[in-house]
Amino acid sequence: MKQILTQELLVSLTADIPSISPKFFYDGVGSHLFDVIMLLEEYYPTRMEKLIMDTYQRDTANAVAHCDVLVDLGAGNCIKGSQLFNSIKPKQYRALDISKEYLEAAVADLQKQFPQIEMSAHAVDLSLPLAFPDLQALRKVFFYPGSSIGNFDPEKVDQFFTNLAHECHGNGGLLIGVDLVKDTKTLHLAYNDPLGVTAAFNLNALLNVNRLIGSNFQLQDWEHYAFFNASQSRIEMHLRARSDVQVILPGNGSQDHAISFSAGDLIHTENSYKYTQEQFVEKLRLAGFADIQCWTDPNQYFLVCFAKV
Ligand code: AVJ
Repeated sequence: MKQILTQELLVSLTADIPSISPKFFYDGVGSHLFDVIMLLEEYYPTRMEKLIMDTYQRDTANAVAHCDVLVDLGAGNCIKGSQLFNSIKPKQYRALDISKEYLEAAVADLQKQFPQIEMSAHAVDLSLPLAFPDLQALRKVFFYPGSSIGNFDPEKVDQFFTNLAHECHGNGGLLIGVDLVKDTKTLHLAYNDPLGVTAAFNLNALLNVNRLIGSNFQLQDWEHYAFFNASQSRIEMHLRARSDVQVILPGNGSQDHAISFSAGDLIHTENSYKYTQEQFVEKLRLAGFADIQCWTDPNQYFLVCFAKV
């Protein structure tokens, strides 16, 4: 595993646009930092999504109708998924996330609170194709909240939606939350909170990479840099070199790899695409979802959709 990750990071860090995948944000510390981000005044997506889900709880439950299996994509601490249990009453809860230990602890905790629901935790990388052959005959509701879909490049969104529409096998749907494009000031602040939690979340990826592959990134050499790229309609997160830096990636028995960065060089860590309602609904429709219902907050900051095949 270490060799595979080292190779993956060697390729991404030496590419024309050096990068570290956002999946490296979510170790134990990173998952907890994200839980704090969701509490921040500046980070409105979580609050707006909850407002919509609470306001339209009956409508979303009616739209979903009955649910055999709730498949929670990127479940994290499973709190958002569990808030659906009383309204859509799933018989099974299948939680998927990249952060294995964190997810397993959350599901074990939840199982005690809801013994009547059969639960399972699955460590998966959502950027890879998904298949649920054992759930084929059941009515599945895929749940993908929090605008995590924003991490996917638009063409990858099309593949992801087509994959999920197919996995619905004519019996089920996708309940999804997405952040809508808005004024740059509000977007910028949501990813540059004055308390510095987002900066810590971003920098923590370097510590996670050091732990996973034995590299020697020094936090003091890097700073958080996030901005809204209006032409691409996305927030871009980067780590910027404060000075000329050399990073060593161990060769695991073969020669070590030294990567040099000059002061001001960037390592890209995340895109968070922002959509209009029209753009997003069109993507769902083109992927095979025929019946799409949408709900938004009074400021139209965030959008929740239930898309059925
Ligand atoms: C979990 C991907 C939805 O992009 O808004 C929060 C992650 N990054 N602050 C987002 C994140 C910086 C978040 N998602």
